[in-house]
Amino acid sequence: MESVTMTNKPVLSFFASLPLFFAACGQQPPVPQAETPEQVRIVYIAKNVGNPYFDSIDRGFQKAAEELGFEFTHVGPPTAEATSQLPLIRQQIQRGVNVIAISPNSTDALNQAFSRAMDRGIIVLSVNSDITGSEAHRHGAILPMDFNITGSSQIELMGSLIDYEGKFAILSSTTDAPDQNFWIEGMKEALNDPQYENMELVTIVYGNDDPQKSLVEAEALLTRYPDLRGIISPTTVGIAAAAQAVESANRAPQVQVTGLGTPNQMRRFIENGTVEAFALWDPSNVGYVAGHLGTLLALGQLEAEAGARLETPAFGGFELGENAVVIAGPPLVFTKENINDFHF
Ligand code: RAM
Repeated sequence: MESVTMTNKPVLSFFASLPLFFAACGQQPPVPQAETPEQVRIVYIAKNVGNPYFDSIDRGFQKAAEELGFEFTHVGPPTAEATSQLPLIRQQIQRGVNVIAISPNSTDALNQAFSRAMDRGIIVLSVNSDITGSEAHRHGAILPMDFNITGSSQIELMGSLIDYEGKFAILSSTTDAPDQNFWIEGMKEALNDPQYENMELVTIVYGNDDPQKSLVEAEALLTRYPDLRGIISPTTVGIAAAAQAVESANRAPQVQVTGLGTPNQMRRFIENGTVEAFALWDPSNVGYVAGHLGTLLALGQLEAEAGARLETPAFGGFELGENAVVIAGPPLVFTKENINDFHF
């Protein structure tokens, strides 16, 4: 008995002293590995608060949480500016969550914080966009569609609305937004195709995913370019603001607004004819797949690598592609004919 007590004591005190050891090194101890789905704690950090798009993503996480039993919380910074999520990432590392799922506001400004989380054993997932060029700083990414065709399909949609002829502008979110910037690159590339030679991209402006600033930027475009034929806004905040500006200025159908929007925010403009067609996907799919993937990774039941497969009750199987990227669903185009089939 005596010897057991003797041998246990140093072992126990070694573990008990670990936090002190890590604190002395300026580090935090690793997050203990979750053994059951109920022990998994997932946080989702949105780009910013007050954007209904991210509420839809939340709903997807919640659905996955109901199926699997993980604990889900969500937070977001007041603005979508490049470093606004840094304090939130630090807080969540401190909390010792198992998974940080984040829609990043920069492709590189968060790298150090992500690496710190990964060093603590936290799974880091980029949700709804990737951090292209910084993939080593996250375990995987969950995208709503194949981003390689998002930009070109936006150009095709605008072309079809203006008979492939005339000036158009892009109203984006922030200058650092990883998803919007990736798509804008795709749009520029697509414009090299001879079928778009009579379409001219006159400018790119930024509304910062702030409804008021987006509206001001859209109004300025209408004033600055009296012969403008279109505005592509690849952000749900921007497209709603552009539609509002065009509606107030009575510039439809001469100015065609398209881009990526939620059916709920765009319904009015489709029904009153201000907007003819726009695209998106169901954002809740992204949260749902991220919830499932995050849980499996946190439990150590899946490796974040190309070829790994996960099964979900709602949508069946998904395979991780190159760079551990999962594509959650197909894109959708909304018009007067189908918009009332969608409620998000
Ligand atoms: C906005 C956000 C989001 C983007 C959608 C299309 O709500 O910027 O990241 O994917 O638009």
